[in-house]
Amino acid sequence: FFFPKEHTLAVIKPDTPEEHREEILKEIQARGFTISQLQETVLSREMAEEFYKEHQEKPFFSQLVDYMCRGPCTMLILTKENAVEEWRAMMGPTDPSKAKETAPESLRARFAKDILENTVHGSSNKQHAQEKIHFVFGEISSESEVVSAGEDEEP
Ligand code: DGI
Repeated sequence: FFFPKEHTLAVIKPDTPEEHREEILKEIQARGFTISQLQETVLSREMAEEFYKEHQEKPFFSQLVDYMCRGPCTMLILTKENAVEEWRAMMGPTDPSKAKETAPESLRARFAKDILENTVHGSSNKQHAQEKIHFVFGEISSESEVVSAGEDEEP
């Protein structure tokens, strides 16, 4: 059988404590994902608005944008068969109180503060994955503040 590799965009959101960030990165690798790209990026307000434009009419939009540009995001391209779905499963439901009930092993069950500050992002389908990867690793990389790229990470 031939299982085509798939890419997804994963984000470790701002304010995630360093020990949680490291545990998330370890677990990503333990689950068999390849980290194809990794960079730390501070989003501008405009870029965070663009990133979450699907939600611009929602009552929580401005809070969501505040959160996303509060500090560096760890931007990742994850590669694996079925990467989009598997990363969503690893994250768990949007609301950590629901995650704790239905997916206690998930990242949001363990690390999220609340429904807004929920630690991780993952593309919801292949089309979004392609768009957001292009946005983050194409447009954002050339325009915004990239704090560090993968090569500069500590071993
Ligand atoms: O794909 P998800 O991140 O699981 O969820 P989403 O695409 O529906 O929402 C994007 C982000 O917006 C989510 O990670 C956190 C925030 N959000 C979603 N629903 C709510 C919310 N924030 C608040 N305060 N209240 C919500 O109901």
